[in-house]
Amino acid sequence: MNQRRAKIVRETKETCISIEINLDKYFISSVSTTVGFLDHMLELFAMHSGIGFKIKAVGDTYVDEHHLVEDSGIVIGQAFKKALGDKKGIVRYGHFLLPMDEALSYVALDLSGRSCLNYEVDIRFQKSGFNYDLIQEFFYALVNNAGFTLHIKMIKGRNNHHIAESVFKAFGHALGRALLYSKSKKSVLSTKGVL
Ligand SMILES: [Mn+2]
Repeated sequence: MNQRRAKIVRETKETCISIEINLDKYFISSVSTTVGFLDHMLELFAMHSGIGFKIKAVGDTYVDEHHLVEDSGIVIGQAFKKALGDKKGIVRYGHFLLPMDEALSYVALDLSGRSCLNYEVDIRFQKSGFNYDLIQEFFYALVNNAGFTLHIKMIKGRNNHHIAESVFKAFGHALGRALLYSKSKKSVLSTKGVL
């Protein structure tokens, strides 16, 4: 079976992002986005999803980190859509409940081909450091470009860093499961016949 992989380069006046993913071959991730916190989250995601993942991003972070974080979500979404191809024989659904110290988050997803994000994460405003509102923008951009149905729910949490980690790790585990090939099914898991 051919490996499911994709390479994409996307350049706009705001950002330039190149990505390479391989859903069937794990390699130590290479993540460099110039936003340290985003690097940390994407490295966690890559490791916990078990996919091969490389991304390099630069952009107008002198404005703020919005464009770079959102555009990273766009390009990651595009890469997943391309690498997934016709989705024949895959499990399609994945979910995971993940504790990170006092934080606990639940992620459920469907590689449905339809874009839907339900994001219920209560991160408190923080004066300095990473703008945690951008996590929702990131997932919104990813889902819209990948065609994923994604539910993210924070169940508990106090520390913003822990909450974010619980979300990205849970997403990685849920996605890693949905990408697996089913032992019994070789066709697309849909009565419509396409996903
Ligand atoms: Mn950490």
